[in-house]
Amino acid sequence: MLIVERIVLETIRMRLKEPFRISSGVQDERRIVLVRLQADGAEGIGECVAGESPNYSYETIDTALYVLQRHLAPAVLGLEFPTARELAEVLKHTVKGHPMARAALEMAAWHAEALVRDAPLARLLGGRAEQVPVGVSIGLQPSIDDLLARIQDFVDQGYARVKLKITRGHDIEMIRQVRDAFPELPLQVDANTAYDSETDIDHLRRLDACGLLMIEQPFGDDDLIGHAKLQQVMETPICLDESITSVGSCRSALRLGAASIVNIKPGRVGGLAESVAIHDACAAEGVPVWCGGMLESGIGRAYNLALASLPDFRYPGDISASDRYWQRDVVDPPFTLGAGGTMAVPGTAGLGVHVDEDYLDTIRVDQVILERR
Ligand code: OSB
Ligand code: MG
Repeated sequence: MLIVERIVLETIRMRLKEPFRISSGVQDERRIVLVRLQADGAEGIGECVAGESPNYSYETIDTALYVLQRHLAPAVLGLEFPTARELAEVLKHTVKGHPMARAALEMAAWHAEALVRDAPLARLLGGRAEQVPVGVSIGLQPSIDDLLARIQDFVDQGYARVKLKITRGHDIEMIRQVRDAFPELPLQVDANTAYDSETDIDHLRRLDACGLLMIEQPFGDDDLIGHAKLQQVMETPICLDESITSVGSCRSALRLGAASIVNIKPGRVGGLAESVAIHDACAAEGVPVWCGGMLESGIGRAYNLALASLPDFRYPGDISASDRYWQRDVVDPPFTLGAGGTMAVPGTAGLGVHVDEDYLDTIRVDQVILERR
């Protein structure tokens, strides 16, 4: 049994090396809430992936901090939990929604549990792979020339799969030109809900000619039927991101034929326990999954890598090297790209990374300490 003794909510600020633009907005800096959870002498640390504005999902870093401080931390301070799975259940029954807030705390509990058991987190989750294939996600660029140059740069760095953001007016023609310039490159696109299934199905069908690995989330979060209609008339696999918020919504999507591939992000689904459940549900249906990203620091990245070591992760993850995002990462050594566009899954006990506390001291802007009474 582990007892939650103390929770610390720390806010850090990190500037991205370059702004990241998707169909619904742009991010150039992240304010990240790190959640430290102390239990039985071990300290786990989780990262909240919520953004500055509610354009990807309704959560923001401010709503997450509020829900953590006011509702989630009080619910688990002093709690005895046999494993992080039970703690995840408590969080789920305490707060509806707010998955990114829940995930940050839940992941810290997995980390603490892994330390107490002296096991690598990946093993605790059921992962076996020692390296996983990864790719790079490239935001919308000012011009096609900028985009082609960006892609070339990442290919030169060793990335073996590229994901491009698309939106209305920056789609078919743009992807055609990329395909002409990079005929063999494993390529996929992500629309972040930019399109409307009532009007845009014939337009999107033209992407079938571009040889894409998949098209991610063309329509709204709740438009499962629209995605199913699109999949019926397209060869290119449809992948869902924003629509998959739980194992329940995942099962519904699969049953409707709305997704041929599923993107799993622990933050979006409320944590690792739910991520593993979604993985298992997809594996049972023969549907491959892959691990998405939310521009994490090295802390969040370590969790994503541990998750991506499970067997049904059959497409490269949006898990790039530290230097794709940051001048300096919060883990030392930083994550680097391995041979063939892969990344090593941390293999030592716990999260398997060394958090650079001296650096954190210089980028921390706020801290809230919560103790059991
Ligand atoms: O839709 O996958 C997305 C980043 C922020 C919000 C949404 C998304 C993304 C990415 C970045 O594509 C992936 C990464 O972390 O490299
Ligand atoms: Mg996406």
